[in-house]
Amino acid sequence: MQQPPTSHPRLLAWVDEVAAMTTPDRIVWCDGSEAEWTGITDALVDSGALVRLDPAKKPNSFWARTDPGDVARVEERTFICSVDEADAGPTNNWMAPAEMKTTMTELYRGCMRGRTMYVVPFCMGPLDAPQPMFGVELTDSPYVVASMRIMTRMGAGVLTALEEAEADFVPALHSVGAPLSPGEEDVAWPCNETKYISHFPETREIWSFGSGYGGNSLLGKKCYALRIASVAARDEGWLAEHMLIMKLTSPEGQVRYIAGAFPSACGKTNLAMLEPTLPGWKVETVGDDIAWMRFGSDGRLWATNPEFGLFGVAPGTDFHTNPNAMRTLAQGNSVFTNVALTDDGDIWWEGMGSPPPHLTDWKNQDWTPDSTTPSSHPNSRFCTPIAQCPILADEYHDPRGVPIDAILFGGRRKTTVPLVTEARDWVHGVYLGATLSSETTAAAVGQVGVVRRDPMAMLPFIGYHAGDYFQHWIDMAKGASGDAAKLPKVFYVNWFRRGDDGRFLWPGFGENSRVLKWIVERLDGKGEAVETAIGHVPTPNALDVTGLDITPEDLAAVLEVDRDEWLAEIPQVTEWFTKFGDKLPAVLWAELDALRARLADA
Ligand code: GTP
Ligand code: SPV
Ligand code: MN
Repeated sequence: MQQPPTSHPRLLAWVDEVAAMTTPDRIVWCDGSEAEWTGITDALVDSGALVRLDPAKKPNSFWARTDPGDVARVEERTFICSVDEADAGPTNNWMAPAEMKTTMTELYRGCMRGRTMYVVPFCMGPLDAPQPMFGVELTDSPYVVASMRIMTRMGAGVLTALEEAEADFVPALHSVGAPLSPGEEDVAWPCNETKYISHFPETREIWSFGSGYGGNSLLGKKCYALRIASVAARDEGWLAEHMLIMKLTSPEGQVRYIAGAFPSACGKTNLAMLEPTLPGWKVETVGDDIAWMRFGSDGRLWATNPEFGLFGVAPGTDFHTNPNAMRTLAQGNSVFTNVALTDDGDIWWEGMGSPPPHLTDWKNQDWTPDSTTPSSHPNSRFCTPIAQCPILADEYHDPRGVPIDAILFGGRRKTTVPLVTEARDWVHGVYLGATLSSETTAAAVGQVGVVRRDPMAMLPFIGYHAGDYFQHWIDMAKGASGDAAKLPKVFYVNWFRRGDDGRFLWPGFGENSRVLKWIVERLDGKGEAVETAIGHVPTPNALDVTGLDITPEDLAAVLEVDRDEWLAEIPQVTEWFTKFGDKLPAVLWAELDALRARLADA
């Protein structure tokens, strides 16, 4: 056995304890080196778990296929195991911590037999932050180790920093739940039909079993940086959010920082890397999925991206929609999961130009353009270093982050919700976030296309009672020390409204820069808007549509506030708010009452 390269007492004790429970054949302490990456990916290629792509096309990159039953987050199997059931609230699954630990200990017992247990020290956010946010993942999946090296700051440097700071860390235990008997041959994607993604908020622990899929297994991401961090954020007065962060520079050189919360597979990565169609505007990326936000001593809300990579939705990504993602991927060093493989050793997915005559699909079957199923799973993903993004903002590396000027909430709605609406003030903005609704996507197991409330795009990620979470958002305004002008302005966007014929009314992607321009004008106290029952909406001529191929009818339709459609939302919001009982902040009921009254007058 390798001598543990640390003397951190809690870490050593925990590794021993988990090894005794899971009985791996060996333990490897990951150093994050190039040699380690090469060793792990070579072994995965040799075993058939990964296919190496043609280095001339995608250097140092790999094609992975999951088990067809392990393709997305499993919200029904995700638990917040707070001591008190009431603290998990009505939006989370709950089990008592002791009961969950007993149940999962039975599953974990001997579960790493025949496998290696990797010790993966990682840090969410820069190592030179005032308080680096450490975690250690124990996993029996080399795919997870390779992915964690892309998605987090990981390895020997982190372990040294953890030890020197005598810091604590979030212990994050992961197993695919597929022990091997002596001589038993492994499968390409080991997993278990029984899955648990469990969080212990009081003790800040994560236990994951049975799945190898990103959101269930890369425990620094949703489990730590959203579910566990949201609990820490509540206790310490900050926010851990499912948000992109972008730097936007106007033709005049004025810089604005914008954060945006859209539910899974609803456009964060695309907006974060947007190539503006409006001349002179420039977007730079700070983050595409997670934002940690704290008020600075200047009374402004500062955001950092705790991640180190991008784990993005593949289908729909191409040079027309998201050229900066394509440029990021072209540099290689990436893992592609559940996309299609071309005959010449590259990857392909739906939306990437016209299909080649033959592909190997995500289920390893022959695929031709005549095939009736998509070549790539709708939740297929690329995993790639954010440092390769050609428009990465310098501020990404700054532990202070960036001061946020505007927060966008948005969802996927065919009807009702206009292209962009400006909130009246902070509390109205919190109301818009708390009532955010969106059609479900393939990012989570379950039905796709069903409208559900997804507050602040955090429904699957709030680590405590959502009513308390809304109150926490309202209370955050205090961080601006009574100066409301310092608070970010809140906007609600919908790129996905459709015409009666089912087509998107708004072209989206780079053209969203036109909406960003209006938002910046509103921040500057300019920009024409009409005050509607739901907030300030641009007049059709307030949006810069120069050179845009859109009919006046479509433009009017995408901006329309239809009284009947909004009246129909009222009982749904009432039902939604009722779920939270006493915990629903009274000011949000007041917002709903005020909306109802305005609609009645409209
Ligand atoms: P997660 O990584 O799951 O949190 O998702 P995300 O919010 O980062 O979503 P992403 O940007 O990857 O977009 C998901 C899907 O929506 C992709 O297929 C995109 O092509 C599509 N999409 C993104 N922006 C737009 C847009 O402005 N208009 C339209 N019509 N589709 C878009
Ligand atoms: C999401 O589902 O919101 C994602 C992908 O960003 S995963 O990390 O798998 O959760
Ligand atoms: Mn996400």
